[in-house]
Amino acid sequence: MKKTFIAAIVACTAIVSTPAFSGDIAPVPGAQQYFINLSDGDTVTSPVKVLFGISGMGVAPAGVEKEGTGHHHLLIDRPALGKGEDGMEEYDYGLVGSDNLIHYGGGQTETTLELPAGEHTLQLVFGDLNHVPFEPTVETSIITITVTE
Ligand SMILES: [Cu+2]
Repeated sequence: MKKTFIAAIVACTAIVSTPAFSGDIAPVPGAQQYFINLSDGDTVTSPVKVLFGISGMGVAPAGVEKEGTGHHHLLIDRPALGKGEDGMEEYDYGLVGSDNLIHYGGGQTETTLELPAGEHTLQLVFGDLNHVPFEPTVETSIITITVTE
């Protein structure tokens, strides 16, 4: 009876602490992510082409285990990563895609956005094969662009 109880506790602990999707993959030291063609304060017209840059690491499709690689995520008009809608820390678990958080899990390095006129914020976050941000994180600062008609 007692043995079964202990085994159950061990099993539960194992599930809670499984490292499979927690953010413990370290990036290549010095790796930097950047917008190739956009800067904070830019005024642009829609559609907006966005070119993703990464130095010091390579780009690989999601799910591909290759050291020193990851894939781009673009955050549009949303706050920096923090607690997600599910209450999970977004930095520690796989990023959840939405209209405001787009995965480029095919290894894409650019996109074109249709954005309404006005101010918009953009941020890039580099993620590992499981869509988890690296630890320490590789990301850009949040930039604000203005889209004119
Ligand atoms: Cu992803």
